[in-house]
Amino acid sequence: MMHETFVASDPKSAYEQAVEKYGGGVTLIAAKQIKHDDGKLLCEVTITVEEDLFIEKSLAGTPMPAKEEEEDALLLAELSELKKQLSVMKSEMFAEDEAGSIQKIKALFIKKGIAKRWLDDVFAALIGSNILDDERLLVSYILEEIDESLRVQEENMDDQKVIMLVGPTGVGKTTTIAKLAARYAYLMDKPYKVALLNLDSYKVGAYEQLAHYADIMQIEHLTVDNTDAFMDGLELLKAYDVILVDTAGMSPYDTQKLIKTVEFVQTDTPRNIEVNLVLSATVKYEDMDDIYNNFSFLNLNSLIITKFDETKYLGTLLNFMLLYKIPMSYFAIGQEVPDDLLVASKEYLLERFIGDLDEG
Ligand SMILES: Nc1nc2c(ncn2[C@@H]2O[C@H](COP(=O)(O)OP(=O)(O)OP(=O)(O)O)[C@@H](O)[C@H]2O)c(=O)[nH]1
Ligand SMILES: [Mg+2]
Repeated sequence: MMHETFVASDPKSAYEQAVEKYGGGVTLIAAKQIKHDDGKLLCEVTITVEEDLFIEKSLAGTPMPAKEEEEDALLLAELSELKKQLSVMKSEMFAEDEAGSIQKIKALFIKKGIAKRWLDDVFAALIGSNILDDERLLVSYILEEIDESLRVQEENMDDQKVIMLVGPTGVGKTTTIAKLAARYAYLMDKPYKVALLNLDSYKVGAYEQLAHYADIMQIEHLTVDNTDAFMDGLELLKAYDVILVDTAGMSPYDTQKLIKTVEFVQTDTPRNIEVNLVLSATVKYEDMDDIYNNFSFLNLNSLIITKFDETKYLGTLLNFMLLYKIPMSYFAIGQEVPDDLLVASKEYLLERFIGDLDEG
């Protein structure tokens, strides 16, 4: 995959430039605001595109001198030969060491959802160590490595906050907003002034769902459907300690909704917007990469995991965090508002994962 950036006055136009150049074969991975020399704010969108398509579109029409072309081909062939030799060396190294119990432990973690490539790195660091001789020691070592790699975002109420929840449809964004609102307004060491802002203009009843919770808790709530109204809303609510922003659920493949949401994320607001990706603990292994690649376009700060009560298999989720290193902020463990919410902790996740490992 190749990366390329496009710059325009807004994220949509920058993305359209990419689509115009490559057609549909691009994946959005990041967007940020940059300041031009003349002080104007511009948006820089980064996409990935297949190497072949990149070469076809970017290098076509720029004929290389024949000699340079030949040298490039030679270099590529040498590189690919080197790569082949390296991979043979690597597998030979492991073939010698990877006897019985090592294979067994590795297979167990893979079966529980941890990626082979992550485990390979951990095992590679152990070559020659006596930890490899003792199964129990090896399992503890891997769990420690997992523990060390996981990141938690500490709850910090020192500054005023705008917290936006984004994520696939039906994962529990609105329910979690209600739980967070109750927590901040009523359940912490002191009451914080909380307001809700709804950006979901797609789903019928989205406004009513949020308004229902807001009314019960007697919390201010607004609904807006464009960036100007969003800025006005934030201005109107500027005296509040926490503004929780609910968004429309979107499939990771719904580029239009993603682009619309990125426009909100990039709104020039006085307060930094913390974007939380909401993921269900039941998320499928096969969907993980697509979810990350597409949602990371929204400059994610942290991860909220919901529906812990619906599965006992947490390996896929752990794997997601090991590979992408997003800090976790909260866990939702049931449908009850406000009770079924926990501040994220490694201990909770690892205890549940170990329970699953013990079963086989
Ligand atoms: N079992 C369980 N159900 C949950 C949890 N969190 C939310 N739900 C349920 O999941 C369903 C969808 O919740 P919503 O909060 O509407 O999800 P959403 O992400 O806002 O949905 P969209 O706005 O349509 O994308 C509801 O039935 C919730 O009660 C949880 O932690 N565990
Ligand atoms: Mg919702």
